[in-house]
Amino acid sequence: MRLKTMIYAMTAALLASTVASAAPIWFGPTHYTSEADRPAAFDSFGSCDQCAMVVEDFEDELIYPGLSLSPGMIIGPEFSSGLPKLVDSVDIDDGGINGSGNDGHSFYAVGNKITLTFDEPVTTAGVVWTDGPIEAERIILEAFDIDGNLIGAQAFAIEPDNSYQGTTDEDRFVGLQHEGIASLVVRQSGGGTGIEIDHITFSNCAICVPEPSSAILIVLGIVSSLAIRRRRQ
Ligand SMILES: [Ca+2]
Ligand SMILES: [Ca+2]
Ligand SMILES: [Ca+2]
Ligand SMILES: [Ca+2]
Repeated sequence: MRLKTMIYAMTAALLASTVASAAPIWFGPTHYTSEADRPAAFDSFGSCDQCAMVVEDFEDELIYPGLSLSPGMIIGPEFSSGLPKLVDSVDIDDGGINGSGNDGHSFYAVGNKITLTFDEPVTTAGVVWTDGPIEAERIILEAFDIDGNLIGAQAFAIEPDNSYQGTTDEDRFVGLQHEGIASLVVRQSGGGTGIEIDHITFSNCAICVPEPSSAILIVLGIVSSLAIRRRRQ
């Protein structure tokens, strides 16, 4: 009887640890000039040491299938043709890390927020905030599951440089890990005169997470060894 109770308890505990939703793991704000600046731990999830990451840098002026962003548009060097250069891409995207992202491409929206939606929920999602008004003192991430339930929200301190001309010292990577991220709202506090982002970085490492059936096999293995020990006693 005690053995059966133990089986139930261990099975429930293992299934709970596998299936239950823990709190999100947040990353950033991290100064970011290229992918090399992404926190190393961001690429690991569960038992998967190296998730296959997608980085949407907008340089081909297309958006990765299965990812959508709204509102806003991709902008590139032609956006500010004849005017002071306004594009604020991640620094390396225009060919070199030189303090400017003028000649790369980014995603810009009027207002103060952009919603990222994933056709297939992901486990890992991040973004680089590249520009906003001087009043924007925080970047806020809000992650939602496929039913629209809030997974978590987090605010990150940023220091806008009061320039709209592609400067990159202020650029920051922020992100999170959690199972089942279906959408991510990227919002900045303060003024709503525009927000600019780049390097949407995401992955679905679910395939690397131990499946419940595997957890049950582990329990059965432990239980059978316990049963053998009991018989020997
Ligand atoms: Ca550059
Ligand atoms: Ca870019
Ligand atoms: Ca910038
Ligand atoms: Ca700026």
